[in-house]
Amino acid sequence: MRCFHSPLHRGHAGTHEIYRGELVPCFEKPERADFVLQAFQRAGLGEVSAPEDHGLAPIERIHAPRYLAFLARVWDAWAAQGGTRDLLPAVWPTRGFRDDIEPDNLVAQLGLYSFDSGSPITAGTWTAALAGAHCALTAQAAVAQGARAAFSLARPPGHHAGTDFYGGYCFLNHAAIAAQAFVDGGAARVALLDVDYHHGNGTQQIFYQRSDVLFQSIHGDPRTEYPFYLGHADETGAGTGLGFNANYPLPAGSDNTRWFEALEAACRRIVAHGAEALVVSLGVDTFEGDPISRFHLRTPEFKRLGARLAALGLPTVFVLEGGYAVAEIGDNVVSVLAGFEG
Ligand code: Q9C
Ligand code: ZN
Repeated sequence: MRCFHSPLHRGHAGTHEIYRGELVPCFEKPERADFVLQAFQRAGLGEVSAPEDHGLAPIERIHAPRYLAFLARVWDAWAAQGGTRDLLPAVWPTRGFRDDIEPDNLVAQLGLYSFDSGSPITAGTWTAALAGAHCALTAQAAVAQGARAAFSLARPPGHHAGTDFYGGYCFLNHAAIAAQAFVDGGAARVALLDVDYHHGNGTQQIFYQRSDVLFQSIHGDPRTEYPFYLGHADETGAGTGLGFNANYPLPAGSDNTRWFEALEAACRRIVAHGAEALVVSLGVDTFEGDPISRFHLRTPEFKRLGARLAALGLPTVFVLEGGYAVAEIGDNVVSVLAGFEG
């Protein structure tokens, strides 16, 4: 399978995030992509290519113009004020506040467009996220043109980012952008499966009222796990999207049997949906050794996941999401892809 990757990811390099009231080093760091790239090449899984520039139009199909404009300019605006440190929000609007007026204050803008203080914006964040979107779009184009599958190897990840907000280390929702590209290319039904440890709240928000893109997520129960405020089983879609959103929250610490039961249920729904294409939000923070997650998948389970997805027989785009056991992330991702290739 072909892999699309850009070194521009390296420009997104936060130094710290706020965790339990403390500044701690970022978990989402450039080395993650380096390890995945090394493992992909070592396994001889396929050619690695630079993404093509698909322009802003396919990204604007998912994200609001004012949010994209904010991401594109915020670092330069900060630098013009003499700012040098990573940008982290410190104030947020909640129920009853205005969200239709963008404040002039930069930190207030950060709060308007974010939902946590763990996702620093740095000098190269926009460029990195944009390159990631183009990796996903180029992978989608390869599959739309007949490839069985393709892999978008990019960071920062994307599945927590919604129409007009970032968080959870995510800024542009690459998987959603790829799914939309399938629709815009003529697919009537697309399935988007999120196997990252954390609920794909951004992707759910984007497609919640739509029946063309079936969104499903298997994740740690939001009662105890990030992102906390979304991802429950009773969220099944709204309006014409009713019945086209499915969440499989599992208690933190759940065993692999339980995880694969959820995967099986999700696969059955993908078949019932009559999906013409599959986009996989591939987070491997379900790994037993992940520092911020509590599931127990290991190499045999990652292979089994890949093989199960292959059995769906669908044109498939894999988009890298989370996974913070840096030394093992490459082997874990490659296990899924190798399992898929059979
Ligand atoms: N500092 C993804 O996997 N912070 N995002 C959790 C640990 C947020 C994870 C607490 C985790 C976001 C794409
Ligand atoms: Zn995650």
